[in-house]
Amino acid sequence: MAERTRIIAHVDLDYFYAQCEERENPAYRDKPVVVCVYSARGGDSGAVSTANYIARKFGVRAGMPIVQAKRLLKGVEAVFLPVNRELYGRISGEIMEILRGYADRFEQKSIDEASLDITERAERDCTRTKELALRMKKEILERERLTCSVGVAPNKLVAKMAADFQKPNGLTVVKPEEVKSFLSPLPIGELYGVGRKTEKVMSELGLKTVGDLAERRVEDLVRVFGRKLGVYFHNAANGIDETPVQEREAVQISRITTLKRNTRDLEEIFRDLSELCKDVHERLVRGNLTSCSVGIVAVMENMSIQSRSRTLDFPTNELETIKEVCCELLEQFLKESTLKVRRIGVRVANLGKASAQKSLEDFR
Ligand code: TTP
Ligand code: CA
Repeated sequence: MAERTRIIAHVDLDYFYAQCEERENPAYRDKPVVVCVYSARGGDSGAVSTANYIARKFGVRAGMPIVQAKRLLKGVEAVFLPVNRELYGRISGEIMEILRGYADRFEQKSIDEASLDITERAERDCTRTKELALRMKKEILERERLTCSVGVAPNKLVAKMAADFQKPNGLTVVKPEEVKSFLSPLPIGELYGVGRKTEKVMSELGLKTVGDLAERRVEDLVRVFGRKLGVYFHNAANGIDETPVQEREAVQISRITTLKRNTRDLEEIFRDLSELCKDVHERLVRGNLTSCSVGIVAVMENMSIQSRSRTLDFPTNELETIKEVCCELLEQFLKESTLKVRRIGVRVANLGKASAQKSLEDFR
């Protein structure tokens, strides 16, 4: 590969919300699983958030009304579940931390997608690249029991499309010299950024595949779509994308749990809170991170949400410090409120890299 060629991996977790539910309840695995956003109107009013691949075989799709999904699955033993964003957020956070460990530069794109610049890790070598991608998939499967689809290519755009190419549990590696032949036969609607409306316009222009689009002169596309989009479509169809993987640190780590019973007992609440502190601490250590802000979140018996936090004088990744601060915040908080606590959570924020920080000892 040429000196300046980049190697980008795009990771997309398969049927994410539904797969999280399967992981929590393995009995769901061989059934259609439909995760729903139920509306406030009650009953089956609302839309499908996502569905596992078994449900998709019956025609169930994201965005579809729940009643329609039920019709498609009539007479089938299917599982309909409400979204549990807290669960998906927690699993996503853990997976993103695993992936971060594989990247020279890491960019989380959404709750279940990330772009990794792995140029150096892969030593600019295609065989090493494939090994690395397989290891990533294996670690996510073994540690988090979830499958994902990975695309590897010389840039973010082609890597994303490569991840979509074989789903679920896929791995598609597109070498620099294969970019054109990979993109050309794809239906135009599969080019990133081409929605239903654009697809229709393109079809009217006689453009059926990405290859058809690649052959059009950029000036012609600018005339139809305007400068910005016209140039984008021209470049994208030709597999050109220079945008770098933009490193963004995790901004916070949080954990929350429901107490066995609603209570105002400091010791009882703190017992659960300590366990959450351990989890958060473990994640800080795994991510080689420190935090400058520790806070607690409480959901009260009337479902109102309260939070308290403290900014620390020194960045920390010590469990005892996190626990101490949480305990003090909780004690103070219980004095200020008269309600019982239903759920309790901990959040650490203002994160930084541990290696770049000095420990408290260095300041003494
Ligand atoms: P996607 O990655 O688009 O879909 P997916 O992970 O469910 O399935 P695939 O195997 O095809 O990648 O979206 C990620 C999550 O975002 C999805 O699990 C649920 C949520 N989501 C919605 O809530 N509504 C939607 O319309 C879509 C598309 C996704
Ligand atoms: Ca996905």
